[in-house]
Amino acid sequence: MIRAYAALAALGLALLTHPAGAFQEEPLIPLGPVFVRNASPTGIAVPYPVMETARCEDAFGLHASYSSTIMLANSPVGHPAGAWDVNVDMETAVLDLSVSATVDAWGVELSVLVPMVSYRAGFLDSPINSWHDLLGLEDYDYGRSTRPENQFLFEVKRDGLLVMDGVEGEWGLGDVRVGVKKSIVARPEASMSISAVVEVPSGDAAHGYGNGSPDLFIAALADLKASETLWVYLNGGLVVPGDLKGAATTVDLTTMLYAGAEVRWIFLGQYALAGQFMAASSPYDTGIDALDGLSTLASVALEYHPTVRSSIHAAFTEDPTTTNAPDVGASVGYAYRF
Ligand SMILES: [Ca+2]
Repeated sequence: MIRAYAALAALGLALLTHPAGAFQEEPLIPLGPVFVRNASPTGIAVPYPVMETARCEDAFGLHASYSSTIMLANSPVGHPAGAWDVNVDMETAVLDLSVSATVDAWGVELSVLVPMVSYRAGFLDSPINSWHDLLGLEDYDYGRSTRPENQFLFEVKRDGLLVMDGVEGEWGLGDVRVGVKKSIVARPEASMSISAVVEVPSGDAAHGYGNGSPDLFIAALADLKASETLWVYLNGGLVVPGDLKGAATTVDLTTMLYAGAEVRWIFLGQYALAGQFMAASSPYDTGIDALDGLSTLASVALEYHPTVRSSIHAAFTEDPTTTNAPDVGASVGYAYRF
């Protein structure tokens, strides 16, 4: 009996004094928040934020988003910031590649996000019309049912001058984001940090792949462990956009404020169910509610962790305020933490 107690005590001591490396994999599992971008074309052209974790990490991510947007609108007569003419009826595919690396000497994480964007005629009009018919939502289809199905339209003008026109079916580089994140709190149950991101004008603004000027994001980030199976992620910040250097005219964009929250429930050890809500004010002043209003993205996601370091997720996104966001979108993603 004494021998058994001695063995247990030795095991306990071994566990307590075991090198941290044997345990550091365990907390990797609740890896939020889900990567969801505003993939409306008028949301890709300008710098809409994406929720970020407060952890500084060495990671790789690949995310694919697909969404459908319709916006057929004009500025009210006499709008002081110009007469906008917005004709958008198309679908958007985006591939986002992200890489981050920690620099221990500086106590920071450096990151880069590279988007590839394709505007397409798409295939979703028929199922979306059927869905609206089924639910009796004909009044909420924003003119979708009056348009020919799956015909490409992406042209935005101000005062008759072209701001952007999309090119159907091609893939273009979007605006690349380069970020630095400084950790303030890094504990197993809570991480907090400050993030600064510069978006460089690598995308062709005339065709809606970017805004043609550098933009700056500043945000405060928090990851909080609410219980053994529940995590909460909070982001809040502002975006200072450069001008939108359009095809034939340059547009002033105003500073955007944003906030995002995700609640994530971990179940069966390797799965997570996440609900995310993101709201951002608009950088546009067009007099058109659908462009100037608060952009909101509500997403639900299911994530699976094949290993403690890797995750695969699928997410579905709706726009509760129906302003400056895709009507409906879906995304899948893979991430690996080194
Ligand atoms: Ca930009």
